[in-house]
Amino acid sequence: MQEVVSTVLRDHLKGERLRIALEVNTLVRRKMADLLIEKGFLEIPPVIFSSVTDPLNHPVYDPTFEYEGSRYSLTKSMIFHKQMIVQEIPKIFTFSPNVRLETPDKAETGRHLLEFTQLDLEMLNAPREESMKLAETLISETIREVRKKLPDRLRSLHRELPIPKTPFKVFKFTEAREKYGKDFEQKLSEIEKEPFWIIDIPLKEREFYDREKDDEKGILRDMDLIYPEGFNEAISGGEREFEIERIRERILAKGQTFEQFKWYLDYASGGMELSSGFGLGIERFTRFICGFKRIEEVHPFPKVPGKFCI
Ligand code: ASN
Repeated sequence: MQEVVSTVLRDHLKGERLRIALEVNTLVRRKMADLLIEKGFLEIPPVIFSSVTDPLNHPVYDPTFEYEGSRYSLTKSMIFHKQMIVQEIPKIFTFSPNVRLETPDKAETGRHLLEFTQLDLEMLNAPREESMKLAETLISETIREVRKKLPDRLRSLHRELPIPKTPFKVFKFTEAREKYGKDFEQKLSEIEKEPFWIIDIPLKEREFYDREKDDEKGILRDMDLIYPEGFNEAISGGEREFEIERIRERILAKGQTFEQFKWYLDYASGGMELSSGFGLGIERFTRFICGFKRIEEVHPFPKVPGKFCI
């Protein structure tokens, strides 16, 4: 068994496909950071563990540990840290390693890793539309850069990669679900030829922190970006709740406790302003650019749900 694992690993690490994926990964991170710095963003260091992390809206195992009498979780996303620091530094980004111990039913999606990196960013006083415009620029300009700098690599992967035209198409969550059924994201992802947005996601489908519309109860000012060709989710983000009373209400509506978010709530009580932002999965972007069926092909040491990992 041990021998089989190490042979498979050796072949994977030696492989041409991994090498190309890592070249793409390097270029993607550099290009997106350059674009953001040009636009006045500051990079902040990642938070690896914290006493407060993203509760997420789907079940995952929670890796926690105790240190000197306090309980900590590994970061599932830096959402709360982003929202707090952006109050002082109005445009921030980070390459954030996240650990999400997904349930084994996610093993075959080809796009879930237990450990991954997201480009996580936030802007103060920016409506959702500003975040969407920024995301479109990041995606299309990064693809342009890969085509320019690594054309022979794309050719050897037989990957046609058109530069997506902006602005991207927009679908409303509820309308898309009515038309295409429960699995609408995957269906639309297979139908569409370019990345597209799903906006106005209902409260039940998302965490408490995305802002509810004032003129449409139960619907959020948030968005997901979906890749075409069946590659599915690229980005998730939105405008945030920033008023303490609304935050408290939303936590209770989810059946969560104030205790769980204590120092975030303490901070929010001191006053916050509106912000918006999003997270873009780096491995998923690399996979899309390379056109790989499975995400583990882009990572030297992939951790796949339900499987043993090194
Ligand atoms: N990074 C995402 C956001 O900014 C949150 C997440 O990863 N769940 O909305």
